Amino acid sequence: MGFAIISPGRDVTKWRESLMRHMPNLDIQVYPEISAPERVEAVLLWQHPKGILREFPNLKLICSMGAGVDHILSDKDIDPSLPISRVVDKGLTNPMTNYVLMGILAYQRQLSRYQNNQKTKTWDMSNPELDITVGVLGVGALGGDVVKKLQVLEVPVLGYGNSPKNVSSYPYYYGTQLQDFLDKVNVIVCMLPLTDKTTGFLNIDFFRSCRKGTYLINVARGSHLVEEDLLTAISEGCISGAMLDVFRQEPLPKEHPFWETPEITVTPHIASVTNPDAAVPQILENYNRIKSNKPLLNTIDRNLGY
Ligand code: OXD
Repeated sequence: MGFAIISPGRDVTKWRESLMRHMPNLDIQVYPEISAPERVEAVLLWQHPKGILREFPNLKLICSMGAGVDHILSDKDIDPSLPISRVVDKGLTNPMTNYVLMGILAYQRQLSRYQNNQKTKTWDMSNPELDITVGVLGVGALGGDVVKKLQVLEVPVLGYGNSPKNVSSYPYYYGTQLQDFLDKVNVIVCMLPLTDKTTGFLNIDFFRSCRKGTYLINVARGSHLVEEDLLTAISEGCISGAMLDVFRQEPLPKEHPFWETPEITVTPHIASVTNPDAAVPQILENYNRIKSNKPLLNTIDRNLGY
């Protein structure tokens, strides 16, 4: 009995090798070569074909290859009693935080302005720093780390989430307090989980509620953003610019206007990429725990969607 790795179109060699290194006798089948579905007790998924999990009569555990689980929950055919785990790991959190810090600091210190000035050999020492207060949307494992590290840098930071949270180390807002939160920040970092509630959260009403000239960083999911609304918001001046790592369609199509919008920085979903060697120990730990009926690590709440 063992694992199936299902991630169509991606090279999963490193995942397979890492699983084998950590548990040499593990039975691993890699999609689409799954000849013995009855031997599959756990699946490791990224963008699996919807409905495929019904083919595994002995399935006991579903693992995401990354931090997000929206790609799993969008499959409405999954048995609701099966536990779903995601990767929570420093190897995923640190690069994500560093990417966000890079975006915030490049904006605050106006890196693109100096890059443009260099092209025209312009020496302009005026206003070298912008006054910023950062608002992090979604302060779970990843967003919480961004807040913590911004505090070390003494950058003012606030958090916003779906539900009340007992936090005293930074101002936290939730639910209907969104406008209060938006009134206080001028850099917004989207780190929300993608759920029915958060799809399209970054839309024109949201942008028009922001302080004029707010800067946006989205490292969560492309579907949080109504892409054409961002272009409208930039042309209206409510948003001054954005750094985007995720898009509704990936790879971002060549004809997409974001490529040519000077206020937008595009990166190709690289803010944080799971390192199989870092993630596999917690995945196998859960596999062992399932067998011995112990509580699992890093599982999600199906009702909340994260
Ligand atoms: C993830 C991702 O969810 O890479 O880990 O987007």
